[in-house]
Amino acid sequence: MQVIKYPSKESWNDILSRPLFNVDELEGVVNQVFGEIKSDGDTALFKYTLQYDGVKIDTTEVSRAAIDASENMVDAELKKALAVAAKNIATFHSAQFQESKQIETSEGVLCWRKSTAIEKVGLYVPGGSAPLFSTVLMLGIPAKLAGCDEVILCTPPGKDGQINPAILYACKLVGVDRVFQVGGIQAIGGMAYGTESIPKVHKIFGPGNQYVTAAKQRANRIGVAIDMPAGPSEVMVLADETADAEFVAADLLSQAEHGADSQVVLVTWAEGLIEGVEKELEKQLNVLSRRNVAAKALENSKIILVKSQEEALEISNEYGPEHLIISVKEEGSLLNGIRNAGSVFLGNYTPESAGDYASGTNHTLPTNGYAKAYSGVSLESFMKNITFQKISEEGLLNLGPVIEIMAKAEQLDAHCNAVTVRLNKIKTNS
Ligand code: HSO
Ligand code: ZN
Repeated sequence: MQVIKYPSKESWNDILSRPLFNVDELEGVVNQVFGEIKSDGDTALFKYTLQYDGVKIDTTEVSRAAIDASENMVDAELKKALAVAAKNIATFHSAQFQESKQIETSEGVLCWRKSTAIEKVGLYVPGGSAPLFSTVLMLGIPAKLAGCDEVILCTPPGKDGQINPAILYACKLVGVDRVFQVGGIQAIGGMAYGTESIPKVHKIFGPGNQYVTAAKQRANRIGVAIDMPAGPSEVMVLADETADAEFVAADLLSQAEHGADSQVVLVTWAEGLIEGVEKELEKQLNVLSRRNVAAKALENSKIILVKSQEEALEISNEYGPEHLIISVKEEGSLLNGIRNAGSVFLGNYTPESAGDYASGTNHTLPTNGYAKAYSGVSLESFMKNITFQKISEEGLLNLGPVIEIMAKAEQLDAHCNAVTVRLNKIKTNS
């Protein structure tokens, strides 16, 4: 990792720039696949699954029997761990329900908001070298809690034509309604348009590579909502001299192993910590099974030495990391100053992996600086609010003149009239 000492504020932007993640150039491929899915439905899904995944399928849906059979293919220890994680995720997300309150904004004018679940949602879980069954829990549990009527999930078949049993078991555990063995652009296109076998959904969730991200953005342009634009994983660690170099290195590597384009940053005002972290990185990296991936990610990554804790916080807010780990003696003074971060991990004994798997918070988080304006996935992501209002005759007598004045000033006579006719009726009746 490159070490940068006491950078000037003017250089922060350059130092903190993310590896380029431009999906615009993939638009041509996405348009082609989407176009064929729109006209040919499942036939296009079969074609592209053969072309991109190298697997010949003649049905998209995974049978209930195959989902049930996964139960015997996952070892007991993993099943127990999944049960604990699922319980914590459910506990944390079910506390996010908000009670609907009726508000009388002025006499006789009642307004309220009611949350309703999105009817049909589509979850995407990538396949590949790291089968992210934890993502099934992070998306499936809030979707079911919210009360979505139809929760479907797409994931690509492996080279052997099979889906990782842990992914299928997680689907069974959280109660995903239907599972489809389709991945990449074709999965997103299938859920966006609907095909003979895959239902069209109203919102698509989940991580994926650049093709999936480009496809989600395309789906969004044709009227399907998406959770957020996803980019490569990232973590920033703020640490003082009380941080443990071994732990800091382990946390940096835990994000670096996600992908060569992941970015990990250590910001410290304790110069003495740096050497220890560098030594630990080298030692720990060498024994990782994904060391090639992690080593590549470290090439884009930085250790930044700053003058003070305050400056570190300022850098962090400027960067808006997906994950922010704070390893300092006394974190209290930092907490109020955090403005931009997806999820924050406090103290030496809170590894980021806890949030990735089992503490209860969601691991689908804004990357690429989107934490400045976006939140991670939550129960609310699977719901929307409808507003209601009811105005009594007295209420309209009070508020009507205000509406009439405003409507006239906007030169919208019909709007004004909708009030005037009612006020006239109330006056003649009384
Ligand atoms: N850290 C990832 C989520 C994940 N980690 C899944 C392990 N499995 C989100 O940035
Ligand atoms: Zn992770």
